Amino acid sequence: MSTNNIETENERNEDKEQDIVDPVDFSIKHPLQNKWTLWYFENDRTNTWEKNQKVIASFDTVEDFWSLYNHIKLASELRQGCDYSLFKHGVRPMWEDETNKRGGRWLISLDRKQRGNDLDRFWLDIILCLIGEAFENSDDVCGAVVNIRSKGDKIGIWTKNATRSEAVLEIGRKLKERLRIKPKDQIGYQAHKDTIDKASSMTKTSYNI
Ligand code: MGP
Repeated sequence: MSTNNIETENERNEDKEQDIVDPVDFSIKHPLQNKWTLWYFENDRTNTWEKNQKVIASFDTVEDFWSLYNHIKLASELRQGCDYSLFKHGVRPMWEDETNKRGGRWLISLDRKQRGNDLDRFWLDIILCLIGEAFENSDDVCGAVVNIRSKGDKIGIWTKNATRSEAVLEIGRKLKERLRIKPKDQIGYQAHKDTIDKASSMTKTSYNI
């Protein structure tokens, strides 16, 4: 075989390799900045409140989030008294957790007719804000909770520290904008300690926007 022939053979092999290597590798998933855990609460009176919080699954890629979301019931399909909570991995969806205990929540209270229109859209938009790190102060965000209740559903966005007013307000403003809540419809922020201590059915709000 002449040297020329060897070169041609090498060139052919190189061409074949280029054909085989696909520039887009579909097995690579798109990582999220944080790992998140979805929790489910069902009010079983034979158990404590804490024990009724059950982990559904954790995910840290876009693809794993959508396969989980597409697999579970919409919030509007849950029974009365149930919750979904989505928290950063390692943070339990409760006031007592070290990351939550100095914090509070932006509370969005929905009236009954909003279960049909706004509830699922709000909850999905909030999840996408969380996992997409939509806030300038995303580090202050711990998670979010949706409560399905006969008296009116609620969504809370939990932040780390109720005294960090700039971060709390930025998160609240972005939330209102992303959910397209009308400027005249106020939402309030409650420190968890005030929710725990509430003397009447009304909890004091630390900020309103
Ligand atoms: P809820 O589920 O947040 O709201 O709290 P709901 O059902 O609308 O009731 P309301 O009180 O806001 O009108 C219901 C109850 O669950 C609370 O009173 C507590 O007993 C318990 N609970 C709720 N959370 C968020 C916690 C928590 O973080 N820790 C503990 N230990 N109990 C909680």
